[in-house]
Amino acid sequence: MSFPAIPMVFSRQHIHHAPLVEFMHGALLPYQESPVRAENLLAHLTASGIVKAQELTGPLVERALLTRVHDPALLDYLHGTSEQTAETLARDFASYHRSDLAAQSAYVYPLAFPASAHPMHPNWRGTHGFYAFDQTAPIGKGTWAAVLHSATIAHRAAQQVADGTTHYAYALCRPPGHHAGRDFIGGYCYLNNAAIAAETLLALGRIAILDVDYHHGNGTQAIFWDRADVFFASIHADPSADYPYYSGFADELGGGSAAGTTANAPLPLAVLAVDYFAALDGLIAQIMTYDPAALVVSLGFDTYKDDPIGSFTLDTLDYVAMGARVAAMRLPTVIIQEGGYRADMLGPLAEAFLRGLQN
Ligand code: OKP
Ligand code: ZN
Repeated sequence: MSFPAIPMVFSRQHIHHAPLVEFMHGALLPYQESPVRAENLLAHLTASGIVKAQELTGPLVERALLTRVHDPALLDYLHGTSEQTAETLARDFASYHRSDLAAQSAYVYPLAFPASAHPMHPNWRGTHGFYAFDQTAPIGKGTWAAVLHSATIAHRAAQQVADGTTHYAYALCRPPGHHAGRDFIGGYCYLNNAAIAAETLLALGRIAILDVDYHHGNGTQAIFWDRADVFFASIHADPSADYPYYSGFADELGGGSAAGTTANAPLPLAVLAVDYFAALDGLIAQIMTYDPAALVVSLGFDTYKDDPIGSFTLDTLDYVAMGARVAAMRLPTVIIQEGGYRADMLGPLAEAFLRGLQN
């Protein structure tokens, strides 16, 4: 039996966002969320024949849609900081009397975070630490264009599912988005691509998001926390043991009239595949009870056994099984690329998932 190729929306604009380093406990490490990730996915999936590649053309996602997901002040901060990168670096290195270093970086990182109990100085609204919850979402001059293209990829993939052109669409987003909230960035994420896809799909009825990235999708959860029209389900490493640490616990269920429309399945770092799939089946059953009109999958491959920052042990065939479970939900589905840092394996892992989807 043969299936129609799955539309894959992609762009090359992501290459203009390429931070070199991230910081951990005083050490500088190579920035894991690198352009080669998307390049490998594009090359492998195109060659596999399983997708129909669609390079992004035409208008970028409208601000009116972005502001359904994000605070306008965050959008302005990202855009403005991207444009002011050189000036900001010059000013901040000068404040250390180290203007000589300004040429060593092309990315602005947060310099101070507001302590929660501290009275807010109005100036903080203009600083990186006001919007960022960690140091892994630096902003360079190509960042705004890259994140706008990534969000547009998600929107365009969702539009094709919403208008019935296709049952499945794959959005090759980079940077990823699931750690970005209404007014915060972090974890390599700036704009929440999955949330933008969900907003686009709402024309069909209520929507479910299934987040299978290794890390809890704290941004997506926060965006839809008190909204009953979007169900958010996430399976991830136990936040008491791994990033993002402050959310993703099993007792987080949604707020107010949306209580019961968030579901979290935190798993031990050494989880066995059988237990992983039992937990995934539990989330899928909850989504089916919610009875959504369409599905968004936040797909991360950092659950892979050789991922450099994840600790799960899933193997290639497990992604076939994962795709098959999504297919069995029989829902129009948009797949949003999130994390996965074993760059040379991303293509084969994505192919495995998409083959499972078509089984
Ligand atoms: C993004 B996604 C401290 C560790 C920070 C950031 C991981 C972001 C993962 N320097 N690690 O969910 O794949
Ligand atoms: Zn992740």
